[in-house]
Amino acid sequence: MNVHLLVEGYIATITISKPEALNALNSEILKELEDVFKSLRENNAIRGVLLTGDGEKSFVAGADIKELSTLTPEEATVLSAKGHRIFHAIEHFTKPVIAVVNGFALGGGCELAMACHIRIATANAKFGLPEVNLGLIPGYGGTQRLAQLVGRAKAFELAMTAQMVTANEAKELGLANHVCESKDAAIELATSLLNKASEKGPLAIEKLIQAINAGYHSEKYGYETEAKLFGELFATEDFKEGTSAFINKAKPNFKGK
Ligand code: CO8
Repeated sequence: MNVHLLVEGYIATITISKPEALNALNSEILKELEDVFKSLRENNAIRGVLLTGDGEKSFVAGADIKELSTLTPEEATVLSAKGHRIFHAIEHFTKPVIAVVNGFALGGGCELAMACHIRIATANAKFGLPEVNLGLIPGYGGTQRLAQLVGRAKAFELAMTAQMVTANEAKELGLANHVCESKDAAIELATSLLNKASEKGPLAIEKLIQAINAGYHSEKYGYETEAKLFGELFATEDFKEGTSAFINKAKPNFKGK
């Protein structure tokens, strides 16, 4: 198991733990994440969820590139669409979900954090969508949610250049709600926000989440497009070049083929 659940009072803490790969998401971890959120959904004893990564260095450093490098275009489209369903369930969860972003939140990790209702970053957090470094595009909703959070122009800039932003920059951009000096402080702040919300009417909180999300339904087409284009890139030489360069710790030489 790489996804751990701890329940204290009304708050459930979910920790993704695969430190040797900076908590990168493989399909097994994705499934565990799906299962744990499902198990909490109808649990009335839980009124808030805190999601974080194990350790200090990384929230989640993306999808598992080693696993990605083995996928066919069809498998990649299916995995992307599966991620969309799971992240959609987090975004539309019945209780508040806060990501404590401790270190790297890259690619699928940034996309996971963006699917949460609130993001609290530690001072060492780094956010980014570096998929173009691999000859890819984001495939877990990043093309849609980054633009929603920071605006289209900044989303183009960050995703085109694969530039990482610091915690303070993420806060300025509206990507992080707060920045805390340490992970403990971030957890404390997240817990206090979740405790405040847990004192409100649970049905009102559930409807509030639905209502705020309702304004963002129009881009369903965007997610379908993202999954389709993400999969198409798996048939390119650039994708093979980008992923094998990462695995071999080399610089990719893209040819546009
Ligand atoms: N996948 C697999 N392994 C990873 C990943 C990853 N995303 N990130 C880090 N690791 C591994 C490294 O390979 C390394 O393993 P090893 O010790 O066996 O060589 C270990 O974690 C530690 O990493 P580094 O030595 O690289 O640590 P550094 O501190 O030097 O660098 C970085 C940290 C900058 C975070 C660097 O590891 C990095 O650039 N990682 C990749 C980040 C990235 O590109 N993320 C995006 C991935 S693509 C993606 O997320 C697509 C999402 C959509 C998927 C849709 C469904 C298919």
